[in-house]
Amino acid sequence: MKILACADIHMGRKPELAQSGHAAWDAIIQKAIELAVDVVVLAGDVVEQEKAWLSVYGPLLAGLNKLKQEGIQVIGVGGNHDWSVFPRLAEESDAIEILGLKGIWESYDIKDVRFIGWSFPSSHEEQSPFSTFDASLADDSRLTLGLLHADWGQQHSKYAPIDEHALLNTGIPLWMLGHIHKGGRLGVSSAYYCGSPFALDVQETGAHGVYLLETEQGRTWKEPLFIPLCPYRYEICEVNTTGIHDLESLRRAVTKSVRTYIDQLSPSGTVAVSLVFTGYLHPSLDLHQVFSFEGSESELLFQDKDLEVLLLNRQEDATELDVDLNQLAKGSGPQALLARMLKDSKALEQLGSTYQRLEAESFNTSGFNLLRQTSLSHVEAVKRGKRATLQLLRAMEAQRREHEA
Ligand SMILES: [Mn+2]
Repeated sequence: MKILACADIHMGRKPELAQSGHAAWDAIIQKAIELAVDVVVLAGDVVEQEKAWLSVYGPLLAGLNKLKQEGIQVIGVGGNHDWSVFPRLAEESDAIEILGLKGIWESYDIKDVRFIGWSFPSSHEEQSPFSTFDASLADDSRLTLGLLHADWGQQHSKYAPIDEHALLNTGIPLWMLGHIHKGGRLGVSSAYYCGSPFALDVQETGAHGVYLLETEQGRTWKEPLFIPLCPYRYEICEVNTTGIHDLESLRRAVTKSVRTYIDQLSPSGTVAVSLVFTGYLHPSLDLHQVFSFEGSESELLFQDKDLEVLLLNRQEDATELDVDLNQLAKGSGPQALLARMLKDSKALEQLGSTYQRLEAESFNTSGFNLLRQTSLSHVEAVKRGKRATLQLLRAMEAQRREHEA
């Protein structure tokens, strides 16, 4: 039996570089037919949210019907995003079988394979789904496949925390999971995250796609095979600025670094690159002046026959300052104060805490309380505080040198 496994399509949320909010779903249907699989499994978060239902209903049903016509069966479990949409879909379409509704483990047989799955009963689930696992669902005469949307390796999570031990205890030889958008095998376990079939945003770097599962003489599973599906990919490229003194050289260094990085990937399609600047940055250089995006999100860096490389208007400044902090800290005045702060980990910790507090408070103000609340981790807050201190010191140093010149 051949099965195509996918999860986290988040239909209704249009990835920036995709043609539509259902482009990934369309690509999955096409791939399933092309590979002539018997079954497509969907491990949750197929639909972005309740509100997207109207816009995705048409394409979702059309795809399911197309698979049905081809004799391909579809089995799904609900995730934290589509827990309320999936039961409705199960009622409306006979082209999909949804397992484990209301959070009750359930099995379903297709030929010699038994599918065992559990769906989110609500948008949050702090209990491990394995605490209610029904061992009697296993059938020794059939090969089983587990389907679950869950947060692996977490002790505490609002999204169905599971651990390797409980997973192994089920005795199920292969699990295909949804939730984390980066696909791949989990440790040494027999579980895989499918990953999002199309990268949804710049953070989802690397190749994205689906997995092909195959039974071997009906007794075991072959190793799941990753099948790339996404026509574009996000990458992060490092550019070392040490020894560079003028903007033109810095621009050349960017192009060269990206070329070298792309060459070792040898990809095709579109690659959208964000830059991380590292090394020592000369105080006269302003990273914002390296490329003028003029309000656009990206610009074409270069194009080969079946490859297009875009430079994204997003860059991280992870450079160090090209001055002797120890020397500077001995002096007096604002520069010395900043230098001392940068050398003092306690002061940076405090600055981080202030950042964290201000960010949390900003969500309570009337202008911002409609936004989805994000939480800034302490580590990230300290990093931002240090970055701001460095930038301020750099600006002061540049001014001083200009003055002296
Ligand atoms: Mn999820």
